[in-house]
Amino acid sequence: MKQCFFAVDLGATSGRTILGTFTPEGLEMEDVNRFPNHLIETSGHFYWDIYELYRHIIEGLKIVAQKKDVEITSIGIDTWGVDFVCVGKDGGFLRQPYSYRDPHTAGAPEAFFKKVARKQVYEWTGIQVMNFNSLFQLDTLRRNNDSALAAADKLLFIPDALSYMLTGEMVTEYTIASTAQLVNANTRKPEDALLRELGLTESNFGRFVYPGEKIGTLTKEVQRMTGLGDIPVIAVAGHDTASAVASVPAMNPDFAYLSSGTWSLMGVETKGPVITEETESLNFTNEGGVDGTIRLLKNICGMWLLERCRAAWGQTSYPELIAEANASEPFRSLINPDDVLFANPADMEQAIQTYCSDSHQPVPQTRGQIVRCIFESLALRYRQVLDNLRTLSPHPIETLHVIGGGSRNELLNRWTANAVGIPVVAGPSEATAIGNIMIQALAAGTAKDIASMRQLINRSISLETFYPEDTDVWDTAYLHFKQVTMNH
Ligand code: LFR
Repeated sequence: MKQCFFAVDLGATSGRTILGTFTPEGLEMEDVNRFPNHLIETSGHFYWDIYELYRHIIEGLKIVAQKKDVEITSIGIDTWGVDFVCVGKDGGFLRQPYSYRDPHTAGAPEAFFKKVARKQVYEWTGIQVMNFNSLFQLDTLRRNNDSALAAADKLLFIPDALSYMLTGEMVTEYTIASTAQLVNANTRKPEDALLRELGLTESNFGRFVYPGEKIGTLTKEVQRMTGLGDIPVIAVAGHDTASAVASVPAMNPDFAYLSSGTWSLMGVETKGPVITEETESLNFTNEGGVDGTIRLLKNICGMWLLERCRAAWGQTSYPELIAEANASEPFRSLINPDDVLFANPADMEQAIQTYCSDSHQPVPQTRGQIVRCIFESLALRYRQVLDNLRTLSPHPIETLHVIGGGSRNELLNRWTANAVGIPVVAGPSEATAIGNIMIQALAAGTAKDIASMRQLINRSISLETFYPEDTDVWDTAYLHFKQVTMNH
């Protein structure tokens, strides 16, 4: 009988469940099911379908229950951050959760800072100011007299809401609460003063837990539906980025990471929060990581740009799009991937074209030109953020580890190495699921510590290193990028 960990890993555009097992050779992983995740637009708002996500998890569990040679040791769930479900006194969900792409939080930080100064909020939380942080979502809902929030007894972040559906137990996991901007970065506990401003107290949340703690076991209902027994559900690093960073296969501690998916999260791992005037003005975040670490990082709009274009192009394959980009003219037009224009436009291709024409650059017309513009702009933005990170990081940065689905994109890896001027190590592409499994293995006592697991991943997963080339061409392009993005 194979002892496996069942990882649920949900991103903003797709989700998957994965079985992981440790063998003497390393970590073996097997996909159970993959499914899309959709933004649902109705009556002027954007939502997620939490029930549909739950249904896919149940399907995954059923598939595993059919496998005669597999025994699940535990289950762990990680998802994207900041979104949450309002739960009524009777334990029922009050509404589908809003998506962080909903425009209702435009201007929300500024409104909140009238009550609590921006500096104070940053001093407590160390979290970068982004409109969609749960802190600002909650304040927006309060200001709009949202009926679900008014009736809510508890608030559950997405991974915690799904764990609740599986176990009936309500928890608030530390990493997901941290990216929500509700945790004090120093005490690593919810910041009561912020909760108070939102008309909330700790009693409006589930039991506060750290990665590795047990949440509960599958309910009788889930056991009946899936055919499984009373398997434990473990709080992993519920925030997907925290799970991904846990699995960086670094042997040299002087590294930075780029967790590449819908978002590109670039940062370093630190022992404690780095909350200074510089980190505040450059808007770097101090999110809670595993094992007491902090993820000092910045959000960069990532594959979202391409995912949106691709959806409109009829899901053309990535290799095809990458080949078209490679065959296009270099540095024809550049964009700032983080411009608000790209947050959630009705037509991404059009938004990119508008940006280029407004900034007096050639307007990309072909698919290849659009994709080239996205990849080159991302590589140059990575350079910009890495340059900033070097000034903030407590340690030097000698290697950039690109992890997550985006690390499969060889062309972007090559261009990233050229742009940042240090070696880029690509992989693992399933970093998030691996991090999820690592925490479960620690909880089960199968693994000793994070460091030894990172070594094991380094040994058992094939990684590719890209060395910088053509750096003078990229240095010139970077100056051009800075000019274009500064004036626009
Ligand atoms: C990545 C991620 C980022 C978070 C963004 C929105 O999937 O979790 O870390 O800032 O999604 O939640």
